[in-house]
Amino acid sequence: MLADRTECLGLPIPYRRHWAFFACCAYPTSQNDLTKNVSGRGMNSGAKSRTKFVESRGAGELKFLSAKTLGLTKNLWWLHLSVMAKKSDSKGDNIMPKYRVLSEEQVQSFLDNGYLVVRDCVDLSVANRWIDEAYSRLGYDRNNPATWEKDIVWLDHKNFMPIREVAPKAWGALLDVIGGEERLETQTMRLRESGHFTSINSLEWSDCFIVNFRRGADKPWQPPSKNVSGWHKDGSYFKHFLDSREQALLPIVLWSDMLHQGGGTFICPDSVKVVARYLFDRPQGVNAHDFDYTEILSKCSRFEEVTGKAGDFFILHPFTVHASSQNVIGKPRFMTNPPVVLKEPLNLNRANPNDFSLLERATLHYLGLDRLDFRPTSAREADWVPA
Ligand SMILES: O=C(O)CCC(=O)C(=O)O
Ligand SMILES: [Fe+2]
Repeated sequence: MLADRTECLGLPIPYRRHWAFFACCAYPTSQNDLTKNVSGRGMNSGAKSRTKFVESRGAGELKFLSAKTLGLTKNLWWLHLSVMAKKSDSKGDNIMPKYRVLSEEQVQSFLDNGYLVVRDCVDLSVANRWIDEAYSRLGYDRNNPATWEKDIVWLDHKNFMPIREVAPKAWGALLDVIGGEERLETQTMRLRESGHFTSINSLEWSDCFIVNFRRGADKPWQPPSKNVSGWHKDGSYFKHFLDSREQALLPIVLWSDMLHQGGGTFICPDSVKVVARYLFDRPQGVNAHDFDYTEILSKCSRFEEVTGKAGDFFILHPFTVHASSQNVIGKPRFMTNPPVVLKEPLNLNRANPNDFSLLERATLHYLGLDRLDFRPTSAREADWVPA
């Protein structure tokens, strides 16, 4: 339990052990106090002013100010923590960046599989309102499949809401993956060409649904495999580099249930490694339509069907190769895949490894590297303009 709580701080292992020890002493009865103090931002004052600490970024920066209840002088603790910080730094291991909402399992899943899941995090009253409106935008009667003219449709957006409001838990998870709100692009970008959404605002979600009504329902359902058609990587509007910012995540938002054989997006989790290497080998960049998916998939062996309930949210590494699937169950599926744009390209060579976002850390992990001074050898290109 304590280990979970202290995880909120994302302290290096030696810190975590000592902090847990300290927490036990200072808060023998109140887990809640501990949670409040440990997970808060910046300067926190403990209940009844028993303790004070300042939390700041990076290993060795936890500054203990007083610990009267422990009967230890602040100097002693300060010295002790400084020594631990030096030990940790000099070994260069035990690096654990700070995640505010992601659990250890979610972080591990992103590293191992290229994706993580945040369950039950979208406001379903908004989802249902937008779905109702989508039927009328399309001129389809939701109760009469005969009116569903197309098997699958890509809608542009009509309604928008800040992610922070429509899915607060998802917002926190997204920020954890990219390394904080300050790294997120705030400028809305308008795409010059699109068969789907016409603009991108990374702070908002919208009803630019991909509705799989009954794609391929006239044939027996095929499980995910490299033989299925339509595998691709998102981001048709820019030249792709290892560190591209234009589509830094592949989010999959479930506005309706995504049931087995009901149009769940097919994904290839081990493609993240293969695509990372593919882009590493091509510092000149790859135009969106020039990816050789036959070559990429020939090196992959994991193929999965994404399933979940309305309100679930999947965060996938942008290198994940994926595809639409057949929907043979007669229930339309509504999802969106809103790109996340960063202000700057990924920095895979940060001076302090604690400053790597999970996304950067994962990208390096797929390449088997601790850091990389990546430099594109041709100009970046994106077919968009500020809105
Ligand atoms: O329909 C799906 O499940 C995936 C659609 C997709 O990948 C896309 O439109 O880029
Ligand atoms: Fe896609």
